[in-house]
Amino acid sequence: MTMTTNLSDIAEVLKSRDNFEILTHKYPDGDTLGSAYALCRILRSMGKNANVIVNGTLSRKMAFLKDGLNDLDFDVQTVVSVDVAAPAQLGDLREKYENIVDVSIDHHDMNTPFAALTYEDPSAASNCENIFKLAKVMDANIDKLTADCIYTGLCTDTGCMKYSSVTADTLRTAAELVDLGCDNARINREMCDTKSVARIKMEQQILNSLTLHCDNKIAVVHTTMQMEKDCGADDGDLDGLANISRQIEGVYIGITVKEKSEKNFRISLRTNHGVNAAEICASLGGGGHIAAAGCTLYGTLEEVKNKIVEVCEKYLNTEYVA
Ligand SMILES: [Mn+2]
Repeated sequence: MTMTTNLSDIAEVLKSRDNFEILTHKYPDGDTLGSAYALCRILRSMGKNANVIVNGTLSRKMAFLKDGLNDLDFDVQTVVSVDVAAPAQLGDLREKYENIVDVSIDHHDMNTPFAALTYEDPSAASNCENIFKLAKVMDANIDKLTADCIYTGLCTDTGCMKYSSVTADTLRTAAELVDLGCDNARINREMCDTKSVARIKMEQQILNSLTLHCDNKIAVVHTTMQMEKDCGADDGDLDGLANISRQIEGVYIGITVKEKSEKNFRISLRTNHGVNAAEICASLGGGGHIAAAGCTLYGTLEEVKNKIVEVCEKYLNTEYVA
């Protein structure tokens, strides 16, 4: 039986167990990795065995989250997932883990509970805020490196505290992390400002692909596998590219169409002015948050672009209330 519970129940379960495997979502970002490595550090500080399963590549940018944590050898007793909204988000890990997740800690608003015990707080801008609260409930020691991990999730899921999802609670958590010695300025710079050469080349290509629709209210850009190859870009270089199309003045919906494989495209929506990206993407089998959501579409690049523009244009003309 699945159920949603509160943090003290989660804390009790974690305290009573040992030998943890902590799962992140596919295409792991700063929030799922920050959550996982923070929880790993917290559990180890309590004398328990814990490892993080990265679920993809640990990018150069995120590698510091693992500093000082060598992989331990033990028989797994407890599986915890962090920032994983649905079994599909487990990607390649789904088959092995879908039915054996003991505890899920998440902050998405369309979470279909799949773990034995689930804690979800959709009001949290990042799942790392949940981990911070959990650490407090568990009365755990939050050292500098743990604070860095938690701050990384806050920072990356909020675009350096810029998104509308940021609450007073997010900022209070950030303040407490600064008190705990986290390297906020460095993390902000590395997560939000620093770009690799491959990244800048990708941005150059992406801007070349820009088209505007619906009185410039909709901006569309795309990336292809060939572009990634030409620029020498890896997953880490592609992180956050979806935000570019929303930066244009007057744009309500910024669309990024990313070629995953032949005729298979990942669509990312970033919206302004209260346009509900989650609702638009849900109508296409995807989901996410109000201002940031995604879905997958199949077809040629042109077909996929036409489809998503059509759906967004229809939304703006019929459902959207300014
Ligand atoms: Mn998240």
